[in-house]
Amino acid sequence: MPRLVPLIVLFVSSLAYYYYSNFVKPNRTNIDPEFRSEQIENIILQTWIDYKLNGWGKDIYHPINHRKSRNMPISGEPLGWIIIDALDTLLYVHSYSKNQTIKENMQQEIENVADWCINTLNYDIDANVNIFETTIRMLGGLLSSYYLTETTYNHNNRSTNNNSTLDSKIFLEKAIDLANRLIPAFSQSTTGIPYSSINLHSGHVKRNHANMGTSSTAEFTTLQLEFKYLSILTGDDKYWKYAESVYEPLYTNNNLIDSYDSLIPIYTFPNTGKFYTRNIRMGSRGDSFYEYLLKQYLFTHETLYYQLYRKAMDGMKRHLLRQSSPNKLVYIAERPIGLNNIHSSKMDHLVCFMGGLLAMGATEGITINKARTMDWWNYEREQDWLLAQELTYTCYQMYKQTPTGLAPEIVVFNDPESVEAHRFNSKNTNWWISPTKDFAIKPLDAHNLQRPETVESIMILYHITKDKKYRQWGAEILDNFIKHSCIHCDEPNLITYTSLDNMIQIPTKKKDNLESFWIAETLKYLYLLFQDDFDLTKVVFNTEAHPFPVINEELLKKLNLTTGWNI
Ligand code: DMJ
Repeated sequence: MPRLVPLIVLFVSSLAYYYYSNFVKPNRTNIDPEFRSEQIENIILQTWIDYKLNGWGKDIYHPINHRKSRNMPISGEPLGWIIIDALDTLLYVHSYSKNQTIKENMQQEIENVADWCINTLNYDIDANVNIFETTIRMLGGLLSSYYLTETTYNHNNRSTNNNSTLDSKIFLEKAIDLANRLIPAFSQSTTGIPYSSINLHSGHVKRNHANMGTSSTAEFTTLQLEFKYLSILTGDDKYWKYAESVYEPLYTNNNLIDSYDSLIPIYTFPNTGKFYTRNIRMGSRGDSFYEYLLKQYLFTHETLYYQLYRKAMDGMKRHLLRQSSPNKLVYIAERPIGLNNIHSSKMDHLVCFMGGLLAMGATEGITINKARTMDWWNYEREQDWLLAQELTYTCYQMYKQTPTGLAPEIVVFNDPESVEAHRFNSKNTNWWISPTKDFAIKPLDAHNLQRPETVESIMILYHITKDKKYRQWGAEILDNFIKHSCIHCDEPNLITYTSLDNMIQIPTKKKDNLESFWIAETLKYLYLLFQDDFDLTKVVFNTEAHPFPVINEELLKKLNLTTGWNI
């Protein structure tokens, strides 16, 4: 037996080394900010130019089979889905790029978009559009483009004696027109909670065709930043008031704080404000409710929203926070049949925004070292900060452990107390099990839409810590997108990118779809990860990564814009 001891020690230490070098220690990837910035600028340009040449104006674009591309309302004109969603990313590249040729190319593209807005973009479309998606992508994109054109693009061009300035008012005018077509939705239900769609021409609302006509709870609670910013820009308080009107019935009619511990079921009846189903999750249809509570506080400093966010995060820690087996990866579970019933260990990639959100809630965008010296730093913020790091690590592992280094749409964590537990031990499961056995992927969840949430959190944690490990993680993910989601990869003039049907098998099965958030969010967050002087205290990103400036409280007072309800 004593002779076996060195062998056992050797075996255990090689296992530990294998585990450490594969799943804990990052690869040695180039994280030089100049190299990475220029590389991402080129990917943005490649994706954009391919879309411009082969799909211009189409809201749904298939980069492989161009012929099937189409507009969002099937019968109508383009909404500008991809163009408007991408515009502020082009503006950021124009402002940060150190490469003169890229800067000039971007200027040309930005001028083309502005001309397209003036001459073609028309929201008088006789078709139904989803109110949430149209608000976060189109209204959000127009407002942030207005902001960046006013404060950065025109300013930078003037200071370098470049006469090309844009008339930024075009973006604001389009935003006002679009918002005026969306707001009838708030007055067509008894509570002020909108139905899911509206006809942009007639103003008639349309209820969701499924789930008893209910609206997704996260959808009508993710309109407030955009409409509030519009009130601030126009001085017209109607946008602010309509958007805010959804909260009182939601909180009061459901006794949300006491009966649900501030955690929302994912569907709500617009006419009563009451929840439908008991399904509670931080993934799809639940996610950005929590995001906009905090972001309203960061944007306008309305303290009620920090209090509501605080309660929701405390509820999340009590009911949803779990750890995987065997390596204790912290994750956020779902409660499909209410808070007091068994949890599901399924977690959408969408939930990965939570690391960044908790970090922003803890430090409000300043570095962690500075935040810890502030008089408002407290135990809850310290706990939020620790959790932010744990969750971001878990999301990174969702990439790191897969064959492609890209994450799936949904994972299921190995949690012996969850409803899915038995599948991890079953011999004939068709689930893909991760090398450390901490999570699995079901065959139907193995797609990758090039989503932004993990790199969003990584970017935020980098700027709060300046810890290069986060740049390392982001660079690895970027390299894997380049490797596995490119089309015409060896032809520099044709190269572009697509989302994937399957991220487990190599070569990856391509989905032939360009999600507008690839340029609007994923590439933007990766780009900002490598900008040394990016300041998280100056802007608040809407849920589609469109930046709005943090608003001065004096301005709000002057405009008489205040929180119009209380709990
Ligand atoms: C984006 O459209 C928004 O971030 C939205 O809130 C949900 N997620 C997608 C991208 O994954």
